[in-house]
Amino acid sequence: MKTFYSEDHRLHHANAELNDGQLVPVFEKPSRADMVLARVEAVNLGPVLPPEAFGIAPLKRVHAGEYIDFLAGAWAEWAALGRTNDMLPLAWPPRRVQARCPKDIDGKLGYYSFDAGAPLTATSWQAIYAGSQVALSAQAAVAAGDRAAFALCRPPGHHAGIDYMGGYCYVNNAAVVAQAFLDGGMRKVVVLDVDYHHGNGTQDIFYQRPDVLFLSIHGDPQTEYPCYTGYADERGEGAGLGYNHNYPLPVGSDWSVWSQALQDALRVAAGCGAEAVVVSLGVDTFADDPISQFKLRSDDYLRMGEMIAALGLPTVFVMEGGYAVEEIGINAVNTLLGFEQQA
Ligand code: SP5
Ligand code: ZN
Repeated sequence: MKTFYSEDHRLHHANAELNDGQLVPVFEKPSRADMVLARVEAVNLGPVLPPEAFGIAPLKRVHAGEYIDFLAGAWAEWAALGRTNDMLPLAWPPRRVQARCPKDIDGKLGYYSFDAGAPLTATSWQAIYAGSQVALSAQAAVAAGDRAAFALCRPPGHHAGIDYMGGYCYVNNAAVVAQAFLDGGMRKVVVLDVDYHHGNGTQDIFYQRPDVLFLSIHGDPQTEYPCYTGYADERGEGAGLGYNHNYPLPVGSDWSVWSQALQDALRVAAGCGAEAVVVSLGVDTFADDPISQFKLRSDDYLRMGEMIAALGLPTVFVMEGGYAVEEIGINAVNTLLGFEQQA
């Protein structure tokens, strides 16, 4: 399968994030994408192609326009105050206030985020934008007839909601891809999120809609980030009721437990009449991931890919999390190899 990739991902490299009460070097760093690309090339997965230009309009189909404009212009506002450090929010609207977007950049940062896990640097927007074009290029390849394509996106996207960033995510690449399929004429699309963390942003974007079925397998929010969403009783709302399925699993879950959740998710996917699948491919389910607590081994990703392929649907894989940098390439590409073997 084709891999889409842009060197511009390097333009997003923040300094620090909070971990266990301490500022530490970011886990979501450029070497992650380098390792995945190196593995794609080492196993000859297929051609590696630069993104085509789709512009900003497809992003605004799933995100609030004012939020995308904020991302694009935030650094200029920050720098105008003489600030040079990475941008981080420091205040959020609490419960029971009528949240209005302030003029001040500090207020805007809190207004357009849900945590302090999405720092913006002077050049982050260029990387974020390039990542979205990578995702759209993979979608276009599949819409044009390829059975599958791999969007090697960085930074990741599945925590980004309609109008907020967080959890290393800014633009929800998987949601952009799903929407592009619908705008191209499809009537139903599945987003299957296998990242360790609940895809709260994707859930937010499609929660009231029946045209995108969202399935997410993740660490139980009672103990795991993003802390407040991902419960099994979040089933969708209004016209979207029944089109959101969460599979929270206990800390320590291995392939025997995890694969049963996938089996059920795939059963739901097969029964919904979808015309394409978007996989939010996070490999932070790996046993040695430094911030996550599942127990998948590298070979398990081959089986994961095979099982997804058995759906028999056009598939776009979108890179999400995975922080065991040494193995991220093996694990992500194993999923793609397993898929190709079965497809
Ligand atoms: C895309 C993605 O995978 N985002 C993940 C964001 C996680 N952010 C905070 C996780 C906090 C985990 N704390 C683990 C403590 C380990 N000592
Ligand atoms: Zn994750």
